[in-house]
Amino acid sequence: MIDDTIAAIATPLGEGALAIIRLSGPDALAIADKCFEPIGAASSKPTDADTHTLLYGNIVAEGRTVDEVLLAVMRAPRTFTREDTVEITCHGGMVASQAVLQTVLAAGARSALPGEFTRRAFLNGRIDLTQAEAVSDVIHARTDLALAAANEQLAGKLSQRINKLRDGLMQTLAHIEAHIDFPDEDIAPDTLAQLTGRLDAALEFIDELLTTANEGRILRRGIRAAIIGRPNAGKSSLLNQLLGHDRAIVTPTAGTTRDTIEETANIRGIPVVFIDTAGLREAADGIEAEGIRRSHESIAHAELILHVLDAGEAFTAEDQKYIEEFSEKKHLLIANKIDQPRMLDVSVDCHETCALDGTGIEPLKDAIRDLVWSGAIRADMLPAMINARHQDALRRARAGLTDSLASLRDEATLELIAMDLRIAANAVGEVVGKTSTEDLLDSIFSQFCIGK
Ligand SMILES: Nc1nc2c(ncn2[C@@H]2O[C@H](COP(=O)(O)OP(=O)(O)OP(=O)(O)O)[C@@H](O)[C@H]2O)c(=O)[nH]1
Ligand SMILES: [Mg+2]
Repeated sequence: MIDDTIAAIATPLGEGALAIIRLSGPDALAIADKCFEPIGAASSKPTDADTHTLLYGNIVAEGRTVDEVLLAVMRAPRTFTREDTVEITCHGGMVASQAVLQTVLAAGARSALPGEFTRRAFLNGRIDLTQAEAVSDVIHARTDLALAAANEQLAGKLSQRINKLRDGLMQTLAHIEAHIDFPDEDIAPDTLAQLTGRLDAALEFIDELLTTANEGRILRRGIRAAIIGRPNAGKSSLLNQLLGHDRAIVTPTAGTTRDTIEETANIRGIPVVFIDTAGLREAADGIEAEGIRRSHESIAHAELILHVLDAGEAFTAEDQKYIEEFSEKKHLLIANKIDQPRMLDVSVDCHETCALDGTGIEPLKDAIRDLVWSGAIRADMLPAMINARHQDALRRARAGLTDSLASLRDEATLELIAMDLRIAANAVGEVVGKTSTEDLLDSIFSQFCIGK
């Protein structure tokens, strides 16, 4: 079905010591033969080499040496794509790697599309769809916790759970369909109870998986936290403390921060994008007004609000207005400048900090984690942090299963029970790619980088 050979630079563009050009497909070795001149007695032409060996030599184009390289030969099927694969390690930087890529393209390879290597790994049965998605999660992981979860998924832990669920549904379906084929035989009451019990258990399992969606989304996408408050409250100082380095400019002048500043930090394993904003007030000039407009915009998109109050100043009507404005979002009130004589007279609970010396920052990090994380990060939950696509499929599976169960309890016709159960089983199958369409694959793999 796949008959062409693809090539791409697999390492990030830019300056580095080394770069890797990857080739995959039936002609990978023959194409490499055309571009590669072995050096030394131990080296050879790629087609003459044993699988999983490393060759030393030059990439040549029209008699000219392009670069000195190491070339890895990996024959199907023991490769990532399950196709013949060649990986050429050349010098890094834009020019050398591009020149090597151009040489293999001229020799007959085609430029790979985003995610095409991983797509081939999926199409050739090397990995299923959740594992393909995990490849992307591994690459994009921003914290060790996110990486750990992605690696579990890559190892097939989510797939195992999904497959077990689907197998169970298929068995029950087969059972029910067998009775459709023999209409004279009624289902015995105890068998009926057994079927109901199995579907109930499946429903419970789906619900359990669905509860991991929130954590899964947070680990993959991170969470956006806007730091807001009146000018000079210490928002930028607090941002710097949370990041652990001086990112934003801090001055005693109110209205220092004019543009919104975004930076990601690892808060107890959760990637949090902190957004420092211009202090909310009536703007003194046009630049500040634009800054404040942007503040409002990023606050609107933030999932979490860190509202900074100045402990050395009295609580104002303006502060109250912000509390009310953001009451429907997850938010934390922070009383900053606790080293100052206390003037803040507020009845609600505040996290106390001093952004000058970092007092209260660690407890604040705990509070942020507790607020975004619905439960404790249980180690046994890591393997099954579902993503938005899985969530959508599982919700449809849940609906099908609920309908099927209702029909079963109402003693509706077996055809009706089976139909909804089939919908549920198919939706579960979608998660791992047992049932998938070209469109679905396009939408998943187009989000990958080229070379993956
Ligand atoms: N004493 C004391 N001063 C602080 C504390 N946090 C910040 N400051 C000082 O307060 C002033 C304002 O701090 P910033 O972090 O720039 O405040 P901001 O809220 O970002 O201000 P704008 O960007 O103008 O809205 C600076 O002089 C800081 O050094 C604190 O905990 N205690
Ligand atoms: Mg500021």
